[in-house]
Amino acid sequence: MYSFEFIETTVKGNIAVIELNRPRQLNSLNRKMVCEIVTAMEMFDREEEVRIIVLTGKGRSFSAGADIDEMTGDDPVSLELLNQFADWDRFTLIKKPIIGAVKGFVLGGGFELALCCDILIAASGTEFSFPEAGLGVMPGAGGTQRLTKLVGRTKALEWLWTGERISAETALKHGVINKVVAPELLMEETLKFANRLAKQPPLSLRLIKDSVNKAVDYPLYEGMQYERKNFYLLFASQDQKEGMSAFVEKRRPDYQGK
Ligand code: CO8
Repeated sequence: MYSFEFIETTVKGNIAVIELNRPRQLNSLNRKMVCEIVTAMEMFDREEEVRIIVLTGKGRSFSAGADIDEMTGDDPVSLELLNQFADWDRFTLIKKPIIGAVKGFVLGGGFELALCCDILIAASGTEFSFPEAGLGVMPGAGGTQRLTKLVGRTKALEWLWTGERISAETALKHGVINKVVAPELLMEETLKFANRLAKQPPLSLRLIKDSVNKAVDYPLYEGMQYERKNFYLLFASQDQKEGMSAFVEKRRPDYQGK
């Protein structure tokens, strides 16, 4: 078992919750913290009991971005040698569903971290922004890529160039997030959604995520061939037999994730 300095983890039933735990710094992300977050995700990705991973932050904000104090002394050579973004690449390899529950400020690297989630639920009042241009830099952990794929070039450029604060409602309208809820209901609504997903057959969710991710990058024909292989693969699972037998026998399925 790992011991973490900047995050807290809990498991309740089939749901693992990872909480960013630097609330006095608005969960600004230092490098060790990013490494801890992705390490915890990998740990839960391999844990049989865990079906869904929830990512959230302690205190009033999800995350105010990269730890600016940590970045002030950086130069291109130290950044190249540090290779910190290798940790960010690991997020793309997580196979289980990741639900982000966000509130307060979701800025810069914090926004990039949120965009690593598969589903985003935001408290009303949440403000999203990429303020990097105002600091003389730009996003470096996937912000320009993931945001553009989500909202298209035109809106992405506007938001990235201006650094304007985007409300939860606007983020919802542009498909950046899935749902806006009252702040006091953020965790309750997130866990309700997580529990609903946890009842679905895990292998189906896993291969749907894999196929949808391919849709973002592959041409349609190649994506369809890829989808087909995953479709065939599910017919090797016990859960496919269970799901279809339960339908025929008019009972609730009991999925084992195998
Ligand atoms: N880095 C370091 N410390 C921070 C950060 C940050 N990003 N954000 C807030 N803090 C600290 C503040 O310094 C303050 O500390 P202290 O109490 O010791 O002075 C504490 O958190 C609380 O913050 P404020 O007092 O400023 O709270 P306010 O409510 O007045 O303001 C704001 C909140 C508007 C969020 C304000 O703190 C702010 O503008 N923060 C900086 C936001 C920002 O520019 N983020 C982008 C950073 S650049 C980036 O993310 C690049 C990503 C590159 C790749 C990802 C690598 C991880």
